[in-house]
Amino acid sequence: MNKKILVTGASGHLGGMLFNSLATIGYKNLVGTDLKKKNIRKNQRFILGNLKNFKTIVKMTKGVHAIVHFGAIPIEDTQQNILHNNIIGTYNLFEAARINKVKRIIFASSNHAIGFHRRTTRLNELSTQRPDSHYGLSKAFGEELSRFYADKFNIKSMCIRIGSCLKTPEDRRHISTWISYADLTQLVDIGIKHKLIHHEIVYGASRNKKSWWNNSRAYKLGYRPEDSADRFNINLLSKNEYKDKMALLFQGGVFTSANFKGNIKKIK
Ligand code: 15L
Repeated sequence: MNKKILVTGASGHLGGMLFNSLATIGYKNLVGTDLKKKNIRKNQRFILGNLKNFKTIVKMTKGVHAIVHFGAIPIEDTQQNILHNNIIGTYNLFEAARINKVKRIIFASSNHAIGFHRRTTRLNELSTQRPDSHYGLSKAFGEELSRFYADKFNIKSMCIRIGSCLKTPEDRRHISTWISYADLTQLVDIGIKHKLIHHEIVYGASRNKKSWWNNSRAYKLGYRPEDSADRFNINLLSKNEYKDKMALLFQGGVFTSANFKGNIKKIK
């Protein structure tokens, strides 16, 4: 692919991983951006930039075909920090994309957009959002924002509700939520290239038998995960979550119990 692809969050864990892995699978015109320059190689094109600064983003998105949007605070934070970095930052990016006629955006959503669903509920791409944190709420907002920009302005989008993207599963919850780096790269690649995409919600999970998510929409778009959490020995994985009885009930795990003042029985 020779068209210009902008990767936001290119100094971060997953943005950085994708900035490298997309190059490895044949993307020749990648540009990375982030607040800080970290782990960027000499031969990689990189622009320092803050998503809160609209003018910078408009400049940065000129001539861009697709954006792989991974630039955000990746965990729970204060309402103000999430509002300014994740919500306003993402809004600025979509608006800049509209001005510059960017064709597609791949949005790093998260399982925390649906984290207050019980672990006994099997979800698919049509399931209602159920954010479990300010962070999860910002991801739910991003999903709806991208749907709006697709319907109204024909900017195609794929939102990947990423489970736990790590080198290997680390915690017992990851038996259900893990996605490997290679599988996430494959999903992003589909998001950039698939001809029939308008607005899609898919789950960022490898082929895990104990998954809580029916990911048939991703499979229809051609996703063929190469990895599975099933090949890891559950007895060697951390039981961290087990100290937190509430976390064990909900898909979002410890994000659901942090600062919780609600009524568990009402969250069905
Ligand atoms: C996420 O969205 C976070 O970015 C990551 O740090 C993990 O907490 C992951 O979800 C998860 O739920 O395992």
